[in-house]
Order: sequence, then C-alpha cells, then structure tokens
Amino acid sequence: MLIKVINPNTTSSMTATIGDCARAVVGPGTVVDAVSPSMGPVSIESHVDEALSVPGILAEIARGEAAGVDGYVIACFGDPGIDAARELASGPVIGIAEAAMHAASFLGRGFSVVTTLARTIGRAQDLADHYGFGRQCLGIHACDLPVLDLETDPDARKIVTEACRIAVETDGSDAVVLGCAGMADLCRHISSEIGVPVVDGVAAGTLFVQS
Ligand code: 5HY
Repeated sequence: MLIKVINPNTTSSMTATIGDCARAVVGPGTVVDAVSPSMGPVSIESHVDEALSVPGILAEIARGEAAGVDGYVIACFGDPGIDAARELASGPVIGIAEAAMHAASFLGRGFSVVTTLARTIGRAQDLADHYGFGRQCLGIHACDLPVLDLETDPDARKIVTEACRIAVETDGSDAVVLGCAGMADLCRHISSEIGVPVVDGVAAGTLFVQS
C-alpha cells in the first residue's frame, strides 16, 4: 500500500519529521511518501495561509493519482482543501484534525486541543463542530508558539508539554489532541510527562488510511 502524506506548508524539515512519524506507525508492506507542495506558505497560521496552500495540495493529489497512491493524509491541523482533495482522489483523504478528534473520542469522554497561536483556535473549534465533536472537545488552548518555532525554539518541547498539562487540568479532559503537524514528534514524550493519552493526527490519519 502506498500512502501519500502531504505537509501543506513548504518547510521541508517539517515534512521530514512528519514522514518519520507516519512511517513509525505503518505495518510492513506500507510505503509512506511524505511531500510538501512546491508552492505555498512556509507555515499555515491563518485562513489566508490555508487558502494559499490549497492549490499546492491539489497538485500533489493529482500527482499521487497518476502514481497509484492508495490514500492521503493532509498533515495540517486546519484540514485545508479536504473536500476538494476528496473530489480528485479515488481513495481516502484524511485530515489530521478529523483523524485526531476521532481517535481522541475513543479514549474518554472529552479531549482538549493544544494548538500553536491563539489565532488558530477559531478554525479548530469550527472543525470540532463540523465533525460532530463539539461536545467532546472540552477546550482549545494556544501555546503561543508560531509553527516554525516548534523546530527552532530550544524550549518548544517544554512549552507544548506545559500547555498540554494546563489544558488537561483546566478542562478535566481524558486526552489531548496536538493541534499542529509540527508537534507530531512530541507526542510520546508529552504523554509520558503528563500521564494522559496524547493524540497526534499524523499517526492517527496514517493508521486510518492504512486500515
Ligand atoms: C499545521 N499549520 O498543522 C498548522 C497548525 C497551526 O503549518 N501546520 C501548519 O498552527 O494552525
């Protein structure tokens, strides 16, 4: 099986991390192709960024269809272009927000989302409502780190971990959803630090496509 994981931002170091996290969960015989579009924003932190990322995503879906890809993960928490991508693709297209919220709903009565900047909270809330998780999504918290700082700030891991801890305490939630694909590699560490299941949508989405 061939799964194409599309990082809609054009930061290739983040795409490499996302690819590693997807490959870590697939079974033998499944190949993960992790890509970022050749055009689009370096990070996606607004509705404008999301809109600008869509043409590049659709180009990657079209390329994937020609290459015989079985299914796709859109690895950005705003799930940009998901409906258009599904029109182009013959197999499943899964957004990481949708995947993570589904996975978190299996872990308890309610989950918190920890995102990057406060400006992305509205989109995450809209998606929770749209996907039918409005009641289980108990809170959405920003850790105030811009997306690209996840890779460069030496305190990033600590900052996201503490935001997750506070989210669980504040919301009384049973799980945390990481609200950015750039946090994928922090998932295991945060879960062991705070003692609550933490869901990374890259892993969840990849596993949903594989099944
Ligand atoms: C993401 N932006 O997953 C979103 C997350 C965010 O470039 N990859 C991005 O902060 O909205």
